[in-house]
Amino acid sequence: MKRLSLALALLCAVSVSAQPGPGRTTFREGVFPFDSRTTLTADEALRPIADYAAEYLRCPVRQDHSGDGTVALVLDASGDIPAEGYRLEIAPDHIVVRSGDYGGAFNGVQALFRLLPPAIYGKRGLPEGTVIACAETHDAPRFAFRGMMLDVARTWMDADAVKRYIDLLSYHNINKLHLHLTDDEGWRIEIRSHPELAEVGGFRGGDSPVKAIYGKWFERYGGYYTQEEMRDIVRYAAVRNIEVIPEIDLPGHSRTVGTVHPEIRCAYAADTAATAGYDYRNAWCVAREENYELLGDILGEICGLFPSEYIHIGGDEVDMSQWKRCPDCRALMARMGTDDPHRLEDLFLERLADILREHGKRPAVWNEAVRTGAFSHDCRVNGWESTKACLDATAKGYRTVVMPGEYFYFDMRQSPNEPGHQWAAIFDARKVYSFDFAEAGFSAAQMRRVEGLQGAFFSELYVAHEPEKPDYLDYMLFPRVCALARIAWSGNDEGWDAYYKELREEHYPRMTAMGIRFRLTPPQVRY
Ligand code: TNX
Repeated sequence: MKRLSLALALLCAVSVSAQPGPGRTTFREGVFPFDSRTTLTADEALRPIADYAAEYLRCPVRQDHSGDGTVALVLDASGDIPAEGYRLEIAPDHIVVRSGDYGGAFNGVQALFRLLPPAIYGKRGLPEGTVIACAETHDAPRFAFRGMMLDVARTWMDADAVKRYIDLLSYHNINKLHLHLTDDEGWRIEIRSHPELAEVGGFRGGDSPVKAIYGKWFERYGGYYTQEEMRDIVRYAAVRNIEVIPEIDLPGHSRTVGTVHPEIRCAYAADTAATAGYDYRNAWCVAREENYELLGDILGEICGLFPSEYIHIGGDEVDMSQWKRCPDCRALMARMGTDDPHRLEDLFLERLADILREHGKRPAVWNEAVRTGAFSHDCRVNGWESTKACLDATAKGYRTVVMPGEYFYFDMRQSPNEPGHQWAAIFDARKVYSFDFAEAGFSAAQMRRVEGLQGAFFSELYVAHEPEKPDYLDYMLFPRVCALARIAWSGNDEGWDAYYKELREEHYPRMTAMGIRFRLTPPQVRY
C-alpha cells in the first residue's frame, strides 16, 4: 500500500508541469504532499482567505504557524512585495504565501490552486497522493484594475448566479465586478425610499408596464436584489478580492424608471411615453428640479450599500432629441448660453457627481460623458465605444478603464454564425489576447492614465431562462475571460501559441472540472 501511494505520489509529481502563474518561478528539489496532516494558518487579517481555501483543500484552519504540512498565509510588512503581488514558496514540509496586502494573499492562493489537480475546484478534497513540486514564485499584476461587467438589467441573474460568476472571475485574479443594475428593460436593486422602482421596474411581461424592447415578452419575467442580498453579494465578493462597482445608468437608458415614474421625462415625452413599440424616449429631463431629489434618494442609498470608492452613473447613448424638443431644457440651454445638448448631459452628470461627492464617493462614467472634456477629472472613464474612444479619454487626461467593444465586449459573436452582436467586431479569445497598448497607439503619458482593462457582457440578446439556452453566458465568457484576465495581469509577451497551449492543457480541464460550458475555441480563427 505504502509503495502504491509512493508510486502515485511520484506519478503526480512528474505530471505536475503547471506554472502557478505567469510570474517568475524557480523549481526546486522535492515535493510537498497534500495529506491528512495538511493544515492552513493565516495572519489575522488574512483569516477569511484561509477559511476560503480550507473549503477547497478540505483541511482544517489552525492558529499556530508551525508544524509540518502547514500552508501559511503571511503578511509581509517590508514593502518589498508590490500591491496584490505575492511570493509563493513551496518546500517539502511547508508552503508559505507571502504578500503585502489581502489581495496578494488571495492571488497567491489562486496560484497554489493552479498547481493542484482541477478536482480542487469541486471542493471535494484532493485525490490521494497529491503532491506538488517545490518551487518559488514571485508575481504581481500589471494593472490595479482587472474588471468584468455583467448586465443583470436586461437579463435577470439571481444572487446565486452572480456569486457563481464571482467565483469564476476570482480564479483568474479579476478584482472588479461592475454590475449594470439598471437599463431600459429593468431595475434590479431595491431602493427603500422608492420601493416601486424595483417592485415594478424589476419585472416585464405579464401585467408589468415595463415592455420588452428586444423581442416580445408575454410572461412575467424578472427579479431584483434586496439590499440585504446585495450586501451579501458585496461581502462574498470582498472575501474573493473583488470589489463590486454598481452602475445606475443615467440620464439615458432609463426607460424603466420613466415607465414607473413618467414625470421624470421631459414633459412632452411623459405624456406620450405609453406608445407601443420601441420607445427611444428614455432620458431624464435635465431641467426638472425634482429629478435631482429623486436621484439624491437613489444615489444616497446606493452609496450606503456599496463600499466602492466609485459609483457608476452611466452617461452612454443618450437620445438628446428629447432635450432639444423640451421647452424647459431649451430654456435651460439658453440660460447656459449654448445650443449644444451635450452641455446638458455635462450639467446633469456633474450634479449627480456632486451628490456622490457629498457621500464621499467619486463618479465613474462611460466615455461619451467626457466627450466635451468639461466633466470633472476626478471621475473614472470606462472607454467602450472603440480603442479610439479610450485614446481620446486618456489624451484628455481622464483616468480610464480600457474596454473597447472590438476586443472586450463578450456579447459579440465569436464567429459569423454564432449568437451575439457584431456591431463592434466578431472575435474569439485569440483577439482578446492580442490587445496591445503600444500597437493601439497609447503614449507613455496616456498609459499613466490607464487604470486597467475590463471585459463586458451586455445581455439584451441573452435569455437565460430559456431552457434550451442555459449555457449561453458561459459560452460567451469563456475562454475570452481567461485571455482578458491574462493580459490584465501580465500582458501577452509569451505569445498566442504558448498561451493557447496553456488554455488547452490547463484552463480547459479546469473549466471542465468547474462545470463551465466554455467555447472550445480553435487555435486559429476559422470562419
Ligand atoms: C452598447 S456599452 C451599450 C449597451 C448595449 C451594448 C451591446 C454601452 C455603454 N452601451 O447598451 O447593450 O452596446 O453590445
